[in-house]
Amino acid sequence: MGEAERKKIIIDTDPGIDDAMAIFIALRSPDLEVIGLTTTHGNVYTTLATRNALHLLEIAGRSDIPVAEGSHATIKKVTKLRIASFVHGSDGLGNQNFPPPQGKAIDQSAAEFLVEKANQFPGKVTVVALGTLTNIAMAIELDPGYPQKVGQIVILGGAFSVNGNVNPAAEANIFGDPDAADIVFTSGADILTVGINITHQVILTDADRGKLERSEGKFAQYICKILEFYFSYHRDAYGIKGVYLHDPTTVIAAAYPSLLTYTEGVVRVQTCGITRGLTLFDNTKKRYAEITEWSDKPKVKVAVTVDAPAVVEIVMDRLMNS
Ligand SMILES: [Ca+2]
Repeated sequence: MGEAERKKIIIDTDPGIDDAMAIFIALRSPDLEVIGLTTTHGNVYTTLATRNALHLLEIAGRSDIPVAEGSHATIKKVTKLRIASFVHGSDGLGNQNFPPPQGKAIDQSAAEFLVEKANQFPGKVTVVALGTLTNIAMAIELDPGYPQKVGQIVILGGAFSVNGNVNPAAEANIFGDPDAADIVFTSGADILTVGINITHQVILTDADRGKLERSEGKFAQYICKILEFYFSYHRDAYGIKGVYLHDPTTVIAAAYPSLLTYTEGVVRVQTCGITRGLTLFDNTKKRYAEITEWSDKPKVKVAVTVDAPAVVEIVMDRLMNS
């Protein structure tokens, strides 16, 4: 695929061990051109997400890629955030305490950067959203025409017909800012969402980790340094000897959509109560007689199956051949 045909992507991210993998995979994917990173809260606070995003680009030798810092609060300005340091380490990268990056974020906010790039390349920018959806909702508030100007938004988020991973109702990225998620899902943008019903099928095993350790790939070597914390969390929380590849699967869904199958319908997000963060999908099988909160809302694509071995193979290839 020629330079002109590469898919331009912006990764909205909260690095994050699996975010680090996803960023490296995107940088090594010949079909993708990463035109920027924007940072959000989730695995870590936004300030640390920015620091880690800059650090990861320096590791990759890609400090030419701009990083725009995102919101420090939810769309409703709530500053008491849900931070998953027990999954990724208090530094977000497996408690390795890497030295601070040399570079700095650009002056624009994440929302401003998202809007600017959508205007610069109308219909051509794919946003891969790997954290809470605050920045994307802010971009929509900043420019109501944003949903029509962005190309596609590929989201890691939601739990469709399965339990959540924060509690039985909610998946982490949606739970971190359900109001923002509901704005994004009902915005009319071309949205593909990859929920944990998909990503829990895509597992990097202990054997895969061994292969990464034996590989001389730069990214494989780096990822092995930060993986132990993530493996240990999965052993304790799920009783598995492996890790779920949430963020890598989502970036691969953006690059190679044919590795997944999808269904279409309206998704709404519960924003309060014990099911706060629940994603509820209307499979459009019934024509409801009454007007409901789902009526006349735009449809989104929800992933329903994934070719997990093919995704893991791409993950391994990109990390080892680096
Ligand atoms: Ca993430």
